[in-house]
Amino acid sequence: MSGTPKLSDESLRHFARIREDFTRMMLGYRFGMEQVATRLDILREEFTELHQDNPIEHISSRLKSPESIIAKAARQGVELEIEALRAGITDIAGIRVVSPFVADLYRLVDSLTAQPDITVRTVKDYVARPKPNGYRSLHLILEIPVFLSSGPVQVPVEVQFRTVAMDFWASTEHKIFYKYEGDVPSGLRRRITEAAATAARMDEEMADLLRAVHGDAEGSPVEGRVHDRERR
Ligand code: 0O2
Repeated sequence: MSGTPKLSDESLRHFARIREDFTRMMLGYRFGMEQVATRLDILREEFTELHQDNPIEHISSRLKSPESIIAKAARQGVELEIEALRAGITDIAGIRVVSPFVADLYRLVDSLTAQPDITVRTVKDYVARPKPNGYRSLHLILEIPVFLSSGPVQVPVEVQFRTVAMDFWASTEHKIFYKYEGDVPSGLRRRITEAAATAARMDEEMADLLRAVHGDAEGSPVEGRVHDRERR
């Protein structure tokens, strides 16, 4: 009877090293994500306590599972090496911030990216320029230093900023997309895009109401300002 083939000591050591590197990488992402979430919590508390104005409805965060990281690396042709994954897969750590008003998104981004140890890697402003299906959100890839016993690492964290209306639309669209495994019938696709326009009108109407009550509170697109910081 043939048993399980034995791995050489060298192979075992190799796998142990890969496992340890991967665990260290994932810990870095978790700590980076937690630090950014804490910074956002602090901003929320400060705005709420000092200005009686809470710019955040809720924050959620998630770490990509090893299976999804491997699947995405395979799709994007990224090598299964720690440095290649770090450079090529930028949404291993993800945070979603849901705010009442569009102006809150830009205010939060300004306050967060003004922090001296946070670097802005990319900005995708789908609020100013929605995707063709109507998707709107403000995506930033930030880098924050995490200090492990082995030394500091710059950890990328993807942060998606959305209003409640954008979030409602995106989660419904996501459910429909998965139900049809991406092959959504054209009639439904058209209605999804129309619903996105309705959500955008809702955001405008709410901002208008706010202005009527408090005077001008609208934010302006963030890209120019963030890019200025990036170049520093
Ligand atoms: P999950 O599980 O939400 O993380 P990339 O991230 O580089 O592979 P892309 O399209 O260049 O791909 O990045 P982008 O545009 O910044 O979008 C990444 C994330 O935004 C997606 O993550 C979604 O969370 C969200 N998103 C983008 N477009 C849409 C959309 O049309 N509908 C909805 N509902 N969400 C969207 P993932 O990777 O899909 O997965």
